Amino acid sequence: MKMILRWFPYGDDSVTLQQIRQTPGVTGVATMIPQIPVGEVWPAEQLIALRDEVNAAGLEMEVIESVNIHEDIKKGLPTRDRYIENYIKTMENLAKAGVKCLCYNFMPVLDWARNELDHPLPDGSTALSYRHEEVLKLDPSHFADAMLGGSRGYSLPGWEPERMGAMAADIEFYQSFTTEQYWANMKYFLDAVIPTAEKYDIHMGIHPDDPPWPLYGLPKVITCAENIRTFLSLNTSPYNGITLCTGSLGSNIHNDIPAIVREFADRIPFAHIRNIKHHSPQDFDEAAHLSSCGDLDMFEIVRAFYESGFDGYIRPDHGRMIWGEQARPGYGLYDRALGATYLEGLWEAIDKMEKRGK
Ligand SMILES: [Mn+2]
Repeated sequence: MKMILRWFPYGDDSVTLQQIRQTPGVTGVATMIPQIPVGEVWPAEQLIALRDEVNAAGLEMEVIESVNIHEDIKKGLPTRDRYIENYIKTMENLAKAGVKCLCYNFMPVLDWARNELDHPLPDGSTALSYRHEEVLKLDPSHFADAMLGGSRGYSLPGWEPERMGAMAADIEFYQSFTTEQYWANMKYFLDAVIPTAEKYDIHMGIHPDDPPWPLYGLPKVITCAENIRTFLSLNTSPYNGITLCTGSLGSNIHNDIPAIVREFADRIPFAHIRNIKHHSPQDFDEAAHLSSCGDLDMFEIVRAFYESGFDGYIRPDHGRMIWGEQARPGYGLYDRALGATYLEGLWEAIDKMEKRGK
């Protein structure tokens, strides 16, 4: 297991590489190049320079999160081939910079959705929260305004402004779309890019849909064990995997996260581990990482990874904003550092108990 933190380059992060380096046990970052429009090629020189900057701080850059998928690929338009070609060129360039794992998602139009980015919790901290009825009341084409308005001036991953212009038309486009068509478009993409992943030893990890249920009539697919099974069968290469996000999948109270980890362990190159607290089945706040702070049993989740022989990357996911920190919502240093240390503590305890028992 390698513990990493997400980090945003070029001054678009309140957290520095030095601070990440000083977080015990953290050996690298998951990062990305933010300015490149979705669908264009990420230049090798820029990736190598970014890798050198991360390495100079004593950290690794083996995980990229995310290279987003152009909407034409998800829609299956004839123009998709050009964007897939660009995606493959980007993967080749990632390989030149030593990248081993590529996280992406296949959510249509809207990326992850919350209706509040600074929801006050009883202890005075703030967290990202989701209230289903409130989200339904929002005009989806103005959803981006609601998201970006709460971002404290930082870019929000997945909510790049250039994607927002066509949002209303895109949502309309999908209204007549079937889930089967969506699976077919995913398979078309996977069959095109996975040979490159195999050639360059880059493990692909699709991120689950967040939240894992339909919104505004848009297809949602990476939501539960059954659909993950379907997804992995679309292309059976070991390089076609998932980013196991406990918070996204755990938003659906019917998902048994430790069971999902155990079933798909050999196809999980990357894990996001965080906790959530439900108020009803479709209303939740993002909680501190400890089991006692939310609904997920972190001990059982980490134990499932450990017992499956997991040797991929783990990062704590969104943190709350605590101790007066001003940062990109979900991505302050303090609560994520506490999360990383807690997860490492669980891992060490399970490891020592296991070895003592033998
Ligand atoms: Mn996640």
